[in-house]
Amino acid sequence: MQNRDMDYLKARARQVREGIVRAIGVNNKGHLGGSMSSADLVTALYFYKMRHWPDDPSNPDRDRFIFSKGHSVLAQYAALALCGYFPLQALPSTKKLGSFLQGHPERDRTPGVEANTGSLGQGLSIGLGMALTGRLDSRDYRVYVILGDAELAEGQIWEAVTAAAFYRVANLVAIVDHNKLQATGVISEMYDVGEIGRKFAAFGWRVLETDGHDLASIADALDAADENTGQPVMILAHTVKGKGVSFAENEPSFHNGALTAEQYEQALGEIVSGWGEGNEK
Ligand SMILES: Cc1ncc(C[n+]2csc(CCOP(=O)(O)OP(=O)(O)O)c2C)c(N)n1
Ligand SMILES: [Mg+2]
Repeated sequence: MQNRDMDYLKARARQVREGIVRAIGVNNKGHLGGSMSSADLVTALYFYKMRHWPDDPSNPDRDRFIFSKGHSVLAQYAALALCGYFPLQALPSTKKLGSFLQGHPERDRTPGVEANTGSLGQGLSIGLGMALTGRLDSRDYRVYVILGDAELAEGQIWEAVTAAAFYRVANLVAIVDHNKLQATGVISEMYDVGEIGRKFAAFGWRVLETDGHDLASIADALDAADENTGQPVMILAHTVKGKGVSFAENEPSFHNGALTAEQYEQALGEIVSGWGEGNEK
């Protein structure tokens, strides 16, 4: 969509955050931390970088987005709703029995979702397959995959990393949401793959770095990723888990925590998004 107006993008990011809180609701467990952590990355993809058509979600030339850390899909649901893939009013049905919005992404259920994820470690392999398909089909779409930093402990990730470099898959962009936390605590105290940027570089990837909450810096990194050097690209995005809701920031209990009625109201009060204003539909 290529709208670089930062006031516009910041407003969209606030709406994505409000959508996440509304999707979780009161007294329901929901993945607030990781969704908030990725909210600005997802906003920059859907409202700035990606070529996509909400009225034609399977257009073969669309850029693909895969949330490999599928538990954070609430950020994607909010962005999809704000773009007009489905009504905003559907967000509170998330995780309800029969809803087309479940706790992890399902491609046959939700318009705009490209892959079923949630079992960590698989999304980069799926994205690599899509990127190779684009090359075989002579289409110029790009594939963006958001990974969690703890997710990088999954061995399958590194199979995809080596294969993407070997096949010189330049239309594949991995974005690592580097919030330094996993589900129950601090990564460095639990299981740490080490220096993420240097490892991807050693495996043959081009590595970019950004503040994962600075929309201008994210947009710059996404633009820089367009350059074709014959390498896949990894953007290391420094983030804060729970970003935007003070009591959830850097707080492992909000990896998948429930909000009390007071916390729900406090979260919405801190985000102040002008909910629903300026939507495409
Ligand atoms: C294969 C697999 N193992 C374990 C889990 C349970 N799980 C869900 S989220 C999570 C932690 C993910 O941490 P990270 O990748 O850093 O994501 P974020 O911090 O952004 O939430 C775990 C272990 C899972 N979904 N899949
Ligand atoms: Mg993490």
